[in-house]
Amino acid sequence: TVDVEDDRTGISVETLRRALADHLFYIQGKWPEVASKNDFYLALAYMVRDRMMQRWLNSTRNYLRSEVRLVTYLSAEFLLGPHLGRNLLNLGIEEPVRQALQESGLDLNDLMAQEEEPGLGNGGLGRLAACYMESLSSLQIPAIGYGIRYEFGIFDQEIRDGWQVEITDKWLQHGNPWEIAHPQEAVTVGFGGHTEGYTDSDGRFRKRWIPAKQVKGIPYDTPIPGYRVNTVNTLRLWKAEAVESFDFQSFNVGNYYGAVNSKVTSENISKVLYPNDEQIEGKQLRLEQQFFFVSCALQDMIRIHLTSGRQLDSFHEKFAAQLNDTHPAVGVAELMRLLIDEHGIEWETAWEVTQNTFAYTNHTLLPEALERWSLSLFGGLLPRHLEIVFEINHRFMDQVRVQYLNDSAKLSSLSLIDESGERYVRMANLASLGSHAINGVAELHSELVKQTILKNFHEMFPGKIRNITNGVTPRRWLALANPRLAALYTEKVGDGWLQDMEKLRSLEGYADDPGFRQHWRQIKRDIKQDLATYIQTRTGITVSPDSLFDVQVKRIHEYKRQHLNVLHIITLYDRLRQNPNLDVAPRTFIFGGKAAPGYRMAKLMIKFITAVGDVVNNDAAIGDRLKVVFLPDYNVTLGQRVYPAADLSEQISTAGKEASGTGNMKFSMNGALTIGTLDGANVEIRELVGDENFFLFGLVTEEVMALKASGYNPWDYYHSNPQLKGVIDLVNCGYFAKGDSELFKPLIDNLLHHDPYLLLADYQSYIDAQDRASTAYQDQEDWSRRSIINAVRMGKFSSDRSIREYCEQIWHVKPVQIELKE
Ligand code: 26M
Repeated sequence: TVDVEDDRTGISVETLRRALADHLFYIQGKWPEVASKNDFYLALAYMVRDRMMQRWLNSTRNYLRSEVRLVTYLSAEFLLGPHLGRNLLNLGIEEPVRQALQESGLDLNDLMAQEEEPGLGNGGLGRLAACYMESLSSLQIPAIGYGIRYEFGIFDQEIRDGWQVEITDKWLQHGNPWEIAHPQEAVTVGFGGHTEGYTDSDGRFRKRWIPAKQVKGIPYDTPIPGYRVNTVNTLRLWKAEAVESFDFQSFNVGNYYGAVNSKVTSENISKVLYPNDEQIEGKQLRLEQQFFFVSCALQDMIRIHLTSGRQLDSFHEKFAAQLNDTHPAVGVAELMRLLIDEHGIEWETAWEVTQNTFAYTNHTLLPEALERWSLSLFGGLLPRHLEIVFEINHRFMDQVRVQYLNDSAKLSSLSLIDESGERYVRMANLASLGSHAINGVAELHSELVKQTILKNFHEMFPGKIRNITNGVTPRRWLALANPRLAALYTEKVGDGWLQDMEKLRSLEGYADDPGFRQHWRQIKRDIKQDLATYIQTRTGITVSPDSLFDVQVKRIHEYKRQHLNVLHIITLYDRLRQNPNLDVAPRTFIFGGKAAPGYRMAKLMIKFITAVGDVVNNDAAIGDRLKVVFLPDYNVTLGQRVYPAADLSEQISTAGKEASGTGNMKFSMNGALTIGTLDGANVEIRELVGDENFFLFGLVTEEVMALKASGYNPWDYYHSNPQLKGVIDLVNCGYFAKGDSELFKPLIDNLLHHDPYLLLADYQSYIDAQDRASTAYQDQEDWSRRSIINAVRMGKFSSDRSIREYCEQIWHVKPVQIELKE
């Protein structure tokens, strides 16, 4: 017999070569001679997708079995990054594919660069959802991610004259080979209208919702394969479309253009991702988005549950639904409505099912980020849900009254309704009450959740709030981002470390091995050279791979204090001007990150970075000792270039403000040392790498709170610290603005008069820590030792560990092995 590989599934080089040609011809409709790079990329993507199909469909079919319990991750954001590389890695077919392409005269890396990354998220929260989807699959946990298929994801950033300019992200324009639409599984979502009471056929008094408008949700599915397992989970994103029969009623009365217009309005719902750090209060479209995707998800889950042959009173046994922040929190009211109004379940049963289904993750303590909707907006859009929220609250307030003897302070702080002025629905309270578990995202953060925003919930329901420290997937953030380091690890410990990152700990002994350290340094230098080349082409700035790469990449925000980093740069610059022969370790300061389009101070911070860069980079007196680079359009793809090239990771938020951070983990696992405050997961990173391998500075959370309570005065620091005064004065006189003393005035005035994030209070401590880092870098042998320690001790921060904790402590789900055959 002759074994012939199937062209759709075979992975021999010859089969792959043929499959590629086939897709190019039959899917792209092109001969190789006229095919564009994008045609080849698409052909390749379809070829890879074919090789996931059996596993994907087997997984999906398996989840319909009644005994399988599923996690659903409800998130308004999934910041996925490119699919192709991850799929090749997780399927284990990169090498034959690379070779098949080569034999066809194509380069894999070149084609991978064609992929437009789906930027369906802002930053940490969305990227966490993506890491968690990947880990769920790799751990063989049955799961579905539910979210919105935004037509426009996070904007692309350009820098013009040092300022951020936003460009629309047209990620779908060349086609998306990774998604499959399932219009036959569309659901309908209502908005507006009113409610009415009626008596059903059993004589029971019931309520129903008569929406004013309906929108169709079409699911688009994307496969998320696990690493070297048969599990392929689904990311199901919903697109909003007009309900023809409904909207086109106006057509019958001759209002054709009116009908088309209302079609356009319906489709606006999934049009664009909102930037997260912008005032969202009063933005009706945002609440429409939230309700839209959550209602689609819950209806889909109910359909799955019923097809698996079960009753709705056991819905919570089939599903564990995680609320990624409060964005999907309206789901608490929607599940109640679906169970009670649509499926005739009693309130008490519905409430038990609901609470047992949901769990809620909090991602920020910043007061301005806590979601609330005015009753008029909420009730206008979701009248039935407002009634349900009132009823939940009514019953809850009775319970609070009994437990706390009518304590009015307790009542008003626990209430789902903020009644201090105009009345609002508090989404964090709704999520907390409607869930059986609440978690923070790092140890410090979870403690602060208990002590501050959810203090009274914690008191009333002890044990309900826990911690699950964030993690990131080592497949993307090591294997894909840093193939050189990954190869070294595999050479030393075998490839098991990608499934169990704790295995890297066995490399600790090498920290004292000069040969290994030499190899380690060589790898880091090669990567830095690659980034230097990229910097040269993207920005025209020449940087040396031998300088210390000092990197801060993350969203631009005052609490993250990129401007504190700039104050340090100016300090060094000032020192060098005063003393041109000063012996300092040459440094390259690298920044990247987007500012919310409406956040003026953040945009000014970008201008501040680039303006200081313009002066420092071109001052002959400084030579090449200091370089400042702002990398435009920071995204997942760029992150994969940057983290591996860093020597020093800047994690310098005001203590108590950064819930966890996840970039801090990515840097450290790629061998960077951290300069940071005791904030978020920095605390846990420092505990693992040891005090001596971490540059700590700054006030701790309690000190921050105490200083603010006692009346913080930034002028005290300005007047008592000549170096700080010199730096501020230099900015103030327009030195970095071609003499324009107005440009940075809002920034400097804010620091001198308010300084809500305590830059001035932390300045000297930061400078001292930076000086320690500079000195440390001059001893390359010792720096390498610390770098190795950092990298090999980061096992805890694999998202596999985080997901295992969610599974055991919150979701109570177990892995399910999927068969490849059939
Ligand atoms: C909103 C309005 C005005 C100003 C700020 C906001 C705002 C701030 C933060 C809105 C949302 C915010 O958080 C969302 C988010 O991405 N949080 C991040 O979640 C990550 C994953 O858990 C954590 O690692 C980050 O520390 C946390 O900032």
